Amino acid sequence: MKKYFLALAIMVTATGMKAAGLTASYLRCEYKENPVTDVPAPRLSWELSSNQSDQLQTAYQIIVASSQNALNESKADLWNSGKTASRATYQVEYAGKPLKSGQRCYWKVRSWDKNGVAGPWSQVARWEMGLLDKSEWKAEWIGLDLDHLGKGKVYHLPPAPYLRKKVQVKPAIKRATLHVTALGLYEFSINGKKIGDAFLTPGWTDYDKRVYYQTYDVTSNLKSGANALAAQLSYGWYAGYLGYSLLVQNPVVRAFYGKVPLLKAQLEISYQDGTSETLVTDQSWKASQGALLESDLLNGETYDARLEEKGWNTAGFDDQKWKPAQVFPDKPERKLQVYPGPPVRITQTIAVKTTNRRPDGSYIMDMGQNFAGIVRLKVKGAAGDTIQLRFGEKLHPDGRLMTENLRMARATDTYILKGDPNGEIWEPKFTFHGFQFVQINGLRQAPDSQTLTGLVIGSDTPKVGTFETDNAMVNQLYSNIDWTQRANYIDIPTDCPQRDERIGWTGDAQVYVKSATFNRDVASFFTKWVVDLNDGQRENGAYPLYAPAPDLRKTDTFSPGWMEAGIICPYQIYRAYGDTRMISQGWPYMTAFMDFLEKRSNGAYVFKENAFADIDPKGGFGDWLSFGKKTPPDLLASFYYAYCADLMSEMAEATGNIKGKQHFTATAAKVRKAVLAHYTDSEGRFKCDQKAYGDGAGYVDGALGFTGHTQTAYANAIYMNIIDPAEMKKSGDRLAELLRENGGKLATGFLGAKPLLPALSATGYSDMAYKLFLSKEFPSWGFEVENGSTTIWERWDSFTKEDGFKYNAAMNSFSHYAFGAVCEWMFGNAAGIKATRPGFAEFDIRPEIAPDGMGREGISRLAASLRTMNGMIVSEWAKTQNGLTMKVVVPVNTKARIYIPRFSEGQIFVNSREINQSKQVKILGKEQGYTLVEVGSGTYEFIAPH
Ligand code: RAM
Repeated sequence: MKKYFLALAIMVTATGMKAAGLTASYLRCEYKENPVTDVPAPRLSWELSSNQSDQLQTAYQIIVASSQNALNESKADLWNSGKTASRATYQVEYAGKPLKSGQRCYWKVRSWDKNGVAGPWSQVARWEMGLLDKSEWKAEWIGLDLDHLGKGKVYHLPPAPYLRKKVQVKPAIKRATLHVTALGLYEFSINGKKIGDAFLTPGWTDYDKRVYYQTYDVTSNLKSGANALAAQLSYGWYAGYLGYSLLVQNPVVRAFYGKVPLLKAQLEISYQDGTSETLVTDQSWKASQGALLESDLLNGETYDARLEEKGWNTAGFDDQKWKPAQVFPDKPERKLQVYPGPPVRITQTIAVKTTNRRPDGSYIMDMGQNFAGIVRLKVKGAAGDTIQLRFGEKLHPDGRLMTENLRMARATDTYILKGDPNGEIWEPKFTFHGFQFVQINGLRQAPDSQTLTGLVIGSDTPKVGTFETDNAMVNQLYSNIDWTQRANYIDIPTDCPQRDERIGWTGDAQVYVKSATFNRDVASFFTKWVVDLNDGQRENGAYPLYAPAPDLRKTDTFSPGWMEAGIICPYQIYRAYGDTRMISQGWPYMTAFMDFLEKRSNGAYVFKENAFADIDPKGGFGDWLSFGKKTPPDLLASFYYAYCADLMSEMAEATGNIKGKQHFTATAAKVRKAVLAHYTDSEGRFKCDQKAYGDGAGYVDGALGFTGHTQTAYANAIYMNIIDPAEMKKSGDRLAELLRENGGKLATGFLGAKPLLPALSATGYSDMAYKLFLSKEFPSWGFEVENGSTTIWERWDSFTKEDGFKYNAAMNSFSHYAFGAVCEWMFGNAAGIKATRPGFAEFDIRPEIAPDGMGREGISRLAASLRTMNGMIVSEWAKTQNGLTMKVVVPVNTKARIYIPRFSEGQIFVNSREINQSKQVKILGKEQGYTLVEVGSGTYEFIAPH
């Protein structure tokens, strides 16, 4: 935090010396810096800073040119917005000349402040257009069918195809652009050098509907004369194993979209002399197999270095023995689009912490952190020596690697040495594992610190949040949340990175999405995944259980609590980033879903008991992994119905759709009325008709029985505003009562854990929320930390001292983010950062101060920050001997209401001045023990004495 203030101070002085007014930086297009995009009217954004407080933008001017040279207004041949009166600094659509394929656009921006003073022009940024029309693709799908190979007893793992072509390039290249994609996964190289730094390209989509491609500037990779274009392919999500299909003995267990991985690449070269040419994948390419004998996302890679063909991807290689590549037909309806998300990359390397020798002569190496990724192996040995790497999240008490929870995911990498006397370095290309421990077999000598290096992979979502306190458990918990997010945001939001699952479960995604926005900038990540969700929408209008949505198991259809992701995710992205395009593009899907709900309710606007008895499991997953009597899934489905109608009404308004707003406001009211009529008793307690569920067979944990009077019911009812505002407090009391009756312990599952603390805080039980949050007793977040976890567990009891890993064989991940959704409360309540307008254009800082008297088990100092579309927000509080201090940073162009908790009626100071005397803040009054002030941008330090 200190560092940030320092940086800010330097920035402020630097700009202060240059010019008054607003300085624009961090220019982005479609949420990315200098991207390639195929969005016809890309959205631009910038961040403002100022050396004055209480500043805002009154106008901006954007200029866009086709060439970079000394960009000024006279050269803005694509767009000059002129001085445009507006507060907008993001989601500003390009509105210049229509853009062509391959068009490079250089742009800059300046802003006028509230006094009408123009700031300096920003630095120049750029974006580039991809191929806008599919007909511009001249390249064919090519590959090599090796599907008949690699059939083992359990797994069918054919070798990875290698493709190459020698091409001649004329001298004096001006610019060379490579567009490349695969059905499967690709790694493309030119003259032996990998192009780009992305991993697992081109990502997972419903390949029948669309496939994404990457575009790279490869001007410096080519030379005049002979060049080698080459690619390695793998099976990936397209042709490899997916999810638990093997485990559940689905008729199809792999190759859900196709059997043969395929490459499509197009290299466009323009020369100084004005000529140009296009080189494409076609039947003239050569194909073979090589050292990569097995390559599968879930099962790992096997690489026999003895089979390497030296120089296979360089121009001098003799490929006479290689076969001609096979050309495969395209599906005309399949779209080819620029990858909209943040690339998956190696984001960090991790050194081995400790190494232990096992009785069988193998070694287990502890990376000290559970993460998703791979390891780089460095070995020396004889040709044919075989090194086997196995991955696990935990060790058994006797020191054995725990792999039972991987289920059918083999998660094994094998490297066979070629015997290079100088040693060999290898890392897999097309797989990843979820692990903290690696067991290595087959070494000749004991490993050293260089033998293995952990390579963390994940969608490279910029870090935007920090959260720090003086409580070590809480700090570790926050670290665990962020690590679990990183381990599971890999192209799509997965449930877990280790076992044979790793699919985009919609329930997990919807409960966690808001939390995710506090840690990382996930705007473009969800831009990508919401398309997957829409592509996966079922014929009846329900969003699927997971997206992308191949048929991994016959009975997988949809479930309340999961299917609402199609509404909740776009909504949360809108709230966090002010994105309305996702709403308009998703609108037809979202309304189809709402129609589905209405039809399902048979016009009753409530889902009565057994309303979803036709799906498997009956009623859907409900409050998955909760304890005790079950909250009726139909009651939760009904709550979600009301909640979705609310969100739809707000999203309709955000997009100027008045009719839509009216319609969904009315729907929400009808649902609320029907829900309360059906599911509450005369005193407003939640209830259900137990008998209707019979013995509960077919329902998740149905044998435990059902009741409406649960923590999960009240927590959700409060969170989703199901109850009349006048009754809200009463529901909070009931929730508190239920917790007390349960020995002060939570009993909530996936759907109940997220709203639990926010609901307590909203109804005057902040202290109780803190008690749950700070508890280390089972079941709690702290319990996991106490047990040495470095990520969030799937179950509260994934491990207990009494029962060990009792769920291993079935389902027991140690990297599952759903319960990490407590993050929403950490930022929104403990630090008190709450957006009151989309994009944090206006927000509240309303921290809830941790209860006193807990000593080291409590919190006496908390510091959180969040970089929003508007810039950095900071909220810090610390208990002092004299009372409380608070520090708040409010970005330029935003407004905040700050709630200053008062311990007593002592005088509050802001920036060393009595608050009544300060011109920087406007006192709005008192509210629930807080003094409420309104401020514009700036840094504010408050002292609130006892
Ligand atoms: C588990 C997944 C996921 C959950 C579903 C219902 O197998 O891991 O977390 O959403 O089941």
